[in-house]
Amino acid sequence: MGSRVHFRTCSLCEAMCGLKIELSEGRVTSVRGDEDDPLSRGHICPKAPALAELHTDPDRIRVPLLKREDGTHEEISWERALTIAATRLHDIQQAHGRDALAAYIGNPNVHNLGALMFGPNFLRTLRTKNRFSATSVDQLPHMLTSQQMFGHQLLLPVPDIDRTQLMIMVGANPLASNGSLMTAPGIRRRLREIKERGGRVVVIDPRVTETARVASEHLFVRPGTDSFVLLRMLARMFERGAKVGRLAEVTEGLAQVESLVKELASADLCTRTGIDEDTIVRLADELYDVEGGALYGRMGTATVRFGALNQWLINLINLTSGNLDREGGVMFSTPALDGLAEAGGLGVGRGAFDRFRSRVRKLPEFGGELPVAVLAEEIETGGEGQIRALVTVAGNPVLSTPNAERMDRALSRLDFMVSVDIYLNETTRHADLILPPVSPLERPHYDVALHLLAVRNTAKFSEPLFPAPANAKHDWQILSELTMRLLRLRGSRRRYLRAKMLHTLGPTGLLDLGLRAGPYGPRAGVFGSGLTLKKLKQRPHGIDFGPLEPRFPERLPTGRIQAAPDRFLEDLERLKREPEREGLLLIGRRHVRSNNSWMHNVPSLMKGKARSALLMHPNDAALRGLTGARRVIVKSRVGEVETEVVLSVDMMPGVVSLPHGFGQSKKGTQQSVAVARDSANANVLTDEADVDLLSGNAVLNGVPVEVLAVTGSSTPEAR
Ligand SMILES: Nc1nc2c(c(=O)[nH]1)N[C@H]1C(S)=C(S)[C@@H](COP(=O)(O)OP(=O)(O)OC[C@H]3O[C@@H](n4cnc5c(=O)[nH]c(N)nc54)[C@H](O)[C@@H]3O)O[C@H]1N2
Ligand SMILES: Nc1nc2c(c(=O)[nH]1)N[C@H]1C(S)=C(S)[C@@H](COP(=O)(O)OP(=O)(O)OC[C@H]3O[C@@H](n4cnc5c(=O)[nH]c(N)nc54)[C@H](O)[C@@H]3O)O[C@H]1N2
Ligand code: SF4
Ligand SMILES: [Mo]
Repeated sequence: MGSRVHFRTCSLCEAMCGLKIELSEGRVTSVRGDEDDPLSRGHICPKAPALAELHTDPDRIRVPLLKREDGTHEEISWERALTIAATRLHDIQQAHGRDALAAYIGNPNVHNLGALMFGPNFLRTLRTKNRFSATSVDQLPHMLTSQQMFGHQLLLPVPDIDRTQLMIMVGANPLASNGSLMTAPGIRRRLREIKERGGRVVVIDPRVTETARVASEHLFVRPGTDSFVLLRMLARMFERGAKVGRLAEVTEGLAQVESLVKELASADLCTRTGIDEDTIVRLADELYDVEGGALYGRMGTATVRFGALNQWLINLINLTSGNLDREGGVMFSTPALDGLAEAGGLGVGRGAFDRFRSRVRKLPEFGGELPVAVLAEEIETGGEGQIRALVTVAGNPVLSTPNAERMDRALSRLDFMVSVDIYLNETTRHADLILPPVSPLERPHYDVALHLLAVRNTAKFSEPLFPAPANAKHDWQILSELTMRLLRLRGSRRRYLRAKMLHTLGPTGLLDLGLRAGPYGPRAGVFGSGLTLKKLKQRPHGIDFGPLEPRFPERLPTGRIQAAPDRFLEDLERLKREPEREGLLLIGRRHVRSNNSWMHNVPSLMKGKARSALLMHPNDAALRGLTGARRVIVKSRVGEVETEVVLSVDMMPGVVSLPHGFGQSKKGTQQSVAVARDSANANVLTDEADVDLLSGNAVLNGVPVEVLAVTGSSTPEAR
């Protein structure tokens, strides 16, 4: 076998780092950054080597598992597993109606070429209104806002970080997360370069984060109150005179926004944010006056009660300060496979809103999905349309969605559950059947979704590093084979033949078609004789198509920007009525060695001191007599956990922080490393009843909690 070098893109987070992997005798001996990758230029984080550990993890499932009556598992053949899955799903829909079946699609799908290519058709085939995904505990507000303002759910503005002179980050911690809805590997260097060229980086966050430490300025904000900061900033743009420039011709509704915003923004509302009005106005002026500035909001602005309004206000501030679709401002990418295209795209469409509502709580659909905050109640509430069966694909709702204990109980009540997943974890332990795909290193890779969000136009294809073992299946094969079986059972011959044709093409066949149809393809005439998969394969470090360029108005599907979507204007009324929240508010936290809930079984990432403690300001601790405490109880409306506490002046007084993704010590899982380092599940505290009512997105930040001393008799978090 000897030694060899393999180049690929890391598929663990949104940063798309280029990796140089060295192998000897068929084993990975080193994972380093690929200096020749045009986007990441050598950057990696500590998670990259974990790809090799995931590959060899003895706990990773490699054979389909069927749950026996007594809860133990039996290894079964793929043929049997797929037959059972398709038959049960089909029968339940026959007996109880289409909506008796639900699906939950988790985050790792975004990083999986095959799952992205075959997921949409699989979901369409299920024909259920009960579709859920991690979108509604994450970026749903961004997608809804883009759909309403720009006419496409995936037309998301990306900060032009490499040319901006002012980057204002609200509720984002890219030094830990490596950037989100902004693929910008090596964020530390990129932020440093802003300062080196005389620009400024401002962070607005209730915690002095890793990112705040490298910023020019950090401002504490009371969780959930950013809307008032943003309102005041937008009002300021109108006071100065909106600089919409060439976009004025295509922008509708701005005058209406102007009068409403001026009426609403007030110094009084600013006081509850923790940032004084003068500072907000100064920031707005800076953004207005700078040659290329970008206002960027992420998790901390999305997973709150006014998540969608926040994204709308952010877009409007960028627009009115002259920074939308401008060099150094926020821009729109031109990816080689254009996810927005009708043909050769992602097949998800422009997105639609509120075509139907959830059965119990009547929350709106977006893009064919309902908010996951209603999943548990839809399983528990009897009547027509009650969910009786669930398919999860790379998702862990028991740890990742609000009111985790209720979700856990709800999943145990299902008649049938099947999980496409690589671990027997908190969620999949409820599954009657687990269908395990190959490891990430056994897949070909191309970032269909993330190139859309990248700060530079590049393209890169990675071959599988290892061949898939005989008798193993890719995610796409599992989804595609289930699709075909369901269609056969249903007797849909035409759709079955179409699914079979897609199956024959496979993800790389579809990728090739997408690249050919794309903006650098043979017909476009901008890249030699045109980009094809074959040509992309000849460039293992990737191809650089250059920096982002202004794309409006051509890129707008309707040719228009809607500045005043009705539903957003109406939601301002809700904001007006929003009471001030007293007491302690809980926020989340990410660490560079974590990745949501599922990488805690990688030994190298779990080394070192625990990173899962509750952070609390010393004054808040003193007020509650907790100064010397090592462990505390955190209580919310829906649950309580016991956790270690660390006092820290990095916290804004009145705010505590707990990372999500822990809670591995449930009975019946198989994650030996994770269980040994387990800690409290933050989502036992988050409240499924509290959502952003406009979008339906979960509120994961700004959750009212109490923190109490652990008394002798108290029991640790329910296991
Ligand atoms: N290492 C690591 N990287 C990851 C992940 C991971 O789990 N670990 N997850 C990946 C995923 S799926 C995503 S979506 C991205 C997320 O990427 P980011 O959005 O950058 O992630 P967070 O670290 O959650 O940053 C949110 C910030 O908002 C702050 N915040 C909380 N509430 C508020 C508020 O009300 N207002 C304001 N202004 N700020 C607030 C928090 O203190 C935190 O610093 O990260 C991705 N990358
Ligand atoms: N309190 C709080 N909760 C949060 C957040 C927060 O900031 N605070 N962040 C939210 C965000 S941004 C997100 S995106 C969600 C994530 O929520 P989810 O997507 O539900 O959860 P993950 O933790 O990403 O779990 C991924 C699952 O996929 C499996 N998996 C990993 N790789 C593969 C693969 O290649 N194929 C298959 N089939 N399975 C695979 C893992 O074993 C695991 O079961 O969590 C959300 N929850
Ligand atoms: S930053 Fe993200 S993409 Fe880059 S090496 Fe780390 S996990 Fe992989
Ligand atoms: Mo996410």
